[in-house]
Amino acid sequence: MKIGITCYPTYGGSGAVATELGIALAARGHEVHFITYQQPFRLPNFLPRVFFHEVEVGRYPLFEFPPYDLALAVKMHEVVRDHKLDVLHCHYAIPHATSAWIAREMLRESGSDVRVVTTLHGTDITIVGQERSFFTITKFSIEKSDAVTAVSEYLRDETYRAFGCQGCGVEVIHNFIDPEVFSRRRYPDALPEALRKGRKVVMHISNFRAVKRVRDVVKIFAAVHAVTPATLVMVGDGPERVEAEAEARELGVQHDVHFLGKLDAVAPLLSGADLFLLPSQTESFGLSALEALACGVPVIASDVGGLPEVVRHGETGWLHPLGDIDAMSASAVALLTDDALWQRMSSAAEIDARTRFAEDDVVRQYEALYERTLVTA
Ligand code: GMT
Repeated sequence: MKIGITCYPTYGGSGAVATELGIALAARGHEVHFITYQQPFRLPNFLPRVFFHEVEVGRYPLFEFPPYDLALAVKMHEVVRDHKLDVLHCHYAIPHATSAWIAREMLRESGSDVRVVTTLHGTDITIVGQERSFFTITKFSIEKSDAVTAVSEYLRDETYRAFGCQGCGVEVIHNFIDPEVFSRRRYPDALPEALRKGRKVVMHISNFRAVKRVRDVVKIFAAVHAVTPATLVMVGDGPERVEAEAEARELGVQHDVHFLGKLDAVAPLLSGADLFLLPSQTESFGLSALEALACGVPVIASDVGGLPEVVRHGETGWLHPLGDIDAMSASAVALLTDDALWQRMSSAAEIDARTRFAEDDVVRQYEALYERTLVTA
């Protein structure tokens, strides 16, 4: 098949999933065309059967808000026409699914066609899509897609609840990990001693938006730090980073908290961690939690959204009510001060992630979905 993939190319779970999917599809013999404004961050420079088409948005003094969605639709139309794509797979509904609908309408005018598949990732449904200014176009674009998937059962149900979405059966296809990449054994000495210093390593990876509650991460860490020697490694960047830095200073743990900024390759870092924290406000799936589990790192997270589909409470980590710092801290201390418990949870995490979220199985589900949309064309 020839598949176009559109996603947000910068840091974030939806871009990571879209890119890993494209790479896996190309490895299975498909031709994959990424259509977006920048080379996706997890895409290496060259791979057989993988192409990148940059969307350029024309600037004009009248445009206070340059219309990216229109430029994207034009590029989608051009790439489908010139490369004879079968499917356009949009990751994150806004504005990608809308641009794909426009591109498909333009193609139909000239007697050709393409199937549009939309994967819902999270805030496109739970937050942004429900804003008054985006609600109707989000609903319309979902309903006009030839197939719609959600990354968790929670997100599927939330889509039905919030949008009604007549006639749009939303299929759940979970996110996945590449077991070769997210493997603790592959990076035995991944964390430099300058970071580890013989202590327990607590880690958090995100885009540091408010929804991630990074202050809670620091609070939980401070409780651990009070009981056992520990280091907190914060990977990523975003608007709440200054808040997290301030919290670390207030709690007097700033010398043991390291902010590494945005990094592409997180598997080596995760492989050196003892605990991953994700106390988010909402999380439709929690890809970073899955990547941690696959590296044998138990996860403590909030009991929200799709996280219970990823973390098995009491087996591969713990889920506690949103904002319950005391419960999360108690679990973190219990884990990091009991080697036998850590070993048990670490192995369970690794096995469970590899069994339930194996790349091959998930990629096959997407292939089957594409094929079904083509049959019904
Ligand atoms: O929806 C977002 O906030 C953005 C998106 C992203 O690009 O990181 O995150 C969502 O998609 C990820 C990949 O499917 C999920 O792992 C995240 O849980 C989800 N984020 C939220 O639901 C907040």
